Amino acid sequence: MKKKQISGFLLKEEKRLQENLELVDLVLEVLDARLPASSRNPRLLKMLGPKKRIVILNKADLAEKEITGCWLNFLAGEKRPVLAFNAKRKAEVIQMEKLLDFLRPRLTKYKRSFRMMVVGIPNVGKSTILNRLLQKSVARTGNMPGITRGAQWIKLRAGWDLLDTPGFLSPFLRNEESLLSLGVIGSLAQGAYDVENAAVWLVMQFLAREKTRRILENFYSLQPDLENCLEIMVEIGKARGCFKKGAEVDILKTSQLLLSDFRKGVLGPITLERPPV
Ligand SMILES: Nc1nc2c(ncn2[C@@H]2O[C@H](COP(=O)(O)OP(=O)(O)OP(=O)(O)O)[C@@H](O)[C@H]2O)c(=O)[nH]1
Ligand SMILES: [Mg+2]
Repeated sequence: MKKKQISGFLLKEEKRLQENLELVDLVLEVLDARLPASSRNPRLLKMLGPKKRIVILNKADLAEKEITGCWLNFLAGEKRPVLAFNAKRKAEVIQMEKLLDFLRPRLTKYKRSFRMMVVGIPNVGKSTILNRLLQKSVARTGNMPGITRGAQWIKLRAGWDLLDTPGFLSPFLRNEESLLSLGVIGSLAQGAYDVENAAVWLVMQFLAREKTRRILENFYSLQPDLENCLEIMVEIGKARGCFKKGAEVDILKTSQLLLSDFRKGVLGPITLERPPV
C-alpha cells in the first residue's frame, strides 16, 4: 500500500473509532505482555483521552512473570486499572468480569446496557478476550493480523454489550526497531516488514541477556557463546534442516521458523521490553 492510501484508510478507521468511542462507557485497551510499550498505539491512546479505560497485558502466558509484574507497577502509575491476562485460560476471566462489574456505571439517568469496546493493534488477542468473556467462540480469531475486519457488537450477557474492533495501527509513528518488534509478535501484515531483519533483531534480543541467550542455545542446540547473529541464524537453519537446493542454509525459511517458534511460545515465556526505570 502506498503511504497516501494507508493514511486515507487510517483516517477513516480513526473516524469510525471516534464515533464508537462516544457510544461506550468503558474501553478495554489490549497490549501484548511481551511488548507492552511498542504494542501500544500512541495515536489511539490520544484519541481515548479521558475515557474510562482498563489496560490489559494479554498473552501474559508468553511473557516473563517477573517483568510483567514490573509493567503492572509501571502502568499502575497511569491511574487506570491494569491487569495481566491469558485469554486462553478459562479461570482468569472471573477476575476480569469482577473488574468490569466494578467499573459498570450505576447511576445512568436512562436505562441502557453497559457498553464496552475492545481496542488495540492487530493480533494482540482482542477477539479472543471477547470470546473468553462470552464463554464461546463467536468472534473469529487467528494467529495473523487483520482477522477482524469490521467492528462488531456482541451481547456478553443481559445488559452488557462489547464492541470488537479491528486492529488499529499507525505505522508512520514507528521507528525501525518498533516496526521489527511488531513484526516479531505477528502484528504486521506480510510484506510490511522484513522477515529476515525481524529474525535477526529477535536473535539480538536473545543475546542481550544471559537467561535468553541460554534458552536460544539450548533450544536450537547451538554451540555456546556464538556472537554473530547471521552465524547463529545459519546454525539454527542447520539444526532445523532449513536448506535450499544443495547444502546452503535457507535464511528466509529459518527466519520464518524462528519467528513462528517465538510466537507460539515454544521457547518458553520471553519478554522483549522492560518498563523505563
Ligand atoms: N498464548 C496466548 N495466545 C493468545 C492469547 N490471546 C490470543 N491469543 C492468540 O493470538 C492470536 C490472535 O488472537 P485474536 O483474538 O484473533 O487477535 P485480535 O487482536 O482480535 O486480532 P485482529 O482481529 O487481527 O486485530 C490467536 O492465535 C489467539 O489464539 C493469550 O492470552 N495467550
Ligand atoms: Mg480480532
